[in-house]
Amino acid sequence: MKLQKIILASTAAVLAISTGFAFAQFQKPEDAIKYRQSAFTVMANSFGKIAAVVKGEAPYNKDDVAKNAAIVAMISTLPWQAFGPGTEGGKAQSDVWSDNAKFKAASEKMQLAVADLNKAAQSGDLENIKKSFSAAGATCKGCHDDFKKK
Ligand code: ASC
Repeated sequence: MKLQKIILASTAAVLAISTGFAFAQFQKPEDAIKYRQSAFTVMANSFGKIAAVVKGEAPYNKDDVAKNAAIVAMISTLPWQAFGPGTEGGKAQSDVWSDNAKFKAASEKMQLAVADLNKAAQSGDLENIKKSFSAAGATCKGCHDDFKKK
């Protein structure tokens, strides 16, 4: 097997295993809160770098935007497993748990939107990047309005 194939295969195996076990487990609620806030922090950092380009405050560099969009898309899959039962707190409103179906739907909408942004960023079409960035930003804001403490 070529090295790249081996790496891909082992990554897939690790992901498959950790999705089923370690990912969703936290010793204490504070650990879950720290995990999800850290994921949002990393996501916001990369999203903010793309924002600067979209707003014309930073020059467009295809590789940088592609890298940051890939980070956002990847990390967007992570926080949700850290909103399990008994992990109330941090900046989350209680509606996350009392209206969990709506929260889950909002989280899925965001993941789809940032996957779109990532697709546009990889292809390097700035107009598409701008459009999908703004759609993605709206999904962030929508969820914050409904589920994040002010
Ligand atoms: C960001 C960031 C968010 C979203 C949101 C969009 O850059 O950190 O949470 O955009 O403000 O409305």
